[in-house]
Amino acid sequence: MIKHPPAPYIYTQWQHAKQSGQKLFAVLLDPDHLTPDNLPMLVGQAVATGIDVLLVGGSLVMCHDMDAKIARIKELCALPVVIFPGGAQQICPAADAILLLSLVSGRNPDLLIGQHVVAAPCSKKVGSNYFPTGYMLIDGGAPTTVSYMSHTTPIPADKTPIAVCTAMAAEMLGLRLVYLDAGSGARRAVPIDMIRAVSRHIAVPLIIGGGIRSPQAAADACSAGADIIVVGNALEQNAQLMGDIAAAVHAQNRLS
Ligand code: 1GP
Repeated sequence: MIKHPPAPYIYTQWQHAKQSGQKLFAVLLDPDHLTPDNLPMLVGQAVATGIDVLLVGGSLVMCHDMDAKIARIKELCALPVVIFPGGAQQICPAADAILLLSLVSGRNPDLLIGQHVVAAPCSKKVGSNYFPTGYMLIDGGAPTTVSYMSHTTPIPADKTPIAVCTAMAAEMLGLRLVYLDAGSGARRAVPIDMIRAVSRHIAVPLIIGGGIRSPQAAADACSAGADIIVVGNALEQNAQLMGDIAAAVHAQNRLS
């Protein structure tokens, strides 16, 4: 059986990476698109290209075997497997850790505390490991599944001060990660100026995702201050991009 790092070690690694200017690349896998055929291929490719984290989840998941798929991924590789949940129903004990998302850019109480209450007893029982995360939606140029499903309005892309203050408040509340997301398949990724400004105002690791489609876009986000880059959609269109984006993200390590 392949040994996986314990959750506190994963988070400590992310903190160390931030402190040392090392950039990490996370691939987001949509459980609905994982099949017995493509799962081993995607995991093999992730290992071969040296990605750092596998995120699994989404704002709307229709399959009922996410736990089994996560267990299968863990059989195949030693990469940290972290759930990026759309709701309490995606809490899977098989994962190494869960991003416990508070949707701090919105004012939907269900996604600020309601889902957390629902998830608490089950999670406590199975001993899930959490990374409390200030999750912020940034307008990506068109409505996304996550903005529709969450009943929240994203922060306008040109309102950097709102993003900065929201991220600062998330950190002050004790959240251990900040994730700026333009939403899966966003037309426009999170603006570089916004990444730079938010990064200067927080000390916790900063995750950036949504609409990143090229190695250059990933590199630009890293040089602006992103600590972890998340890509999902573009890799579903073109799996070969995985290696190119991983190389672009890791090339930033030599520059820092
Ligand atoms: C979505 O940030 C993730 O929540 C990844 O977005 O699928 O557009 O890469 P993409």
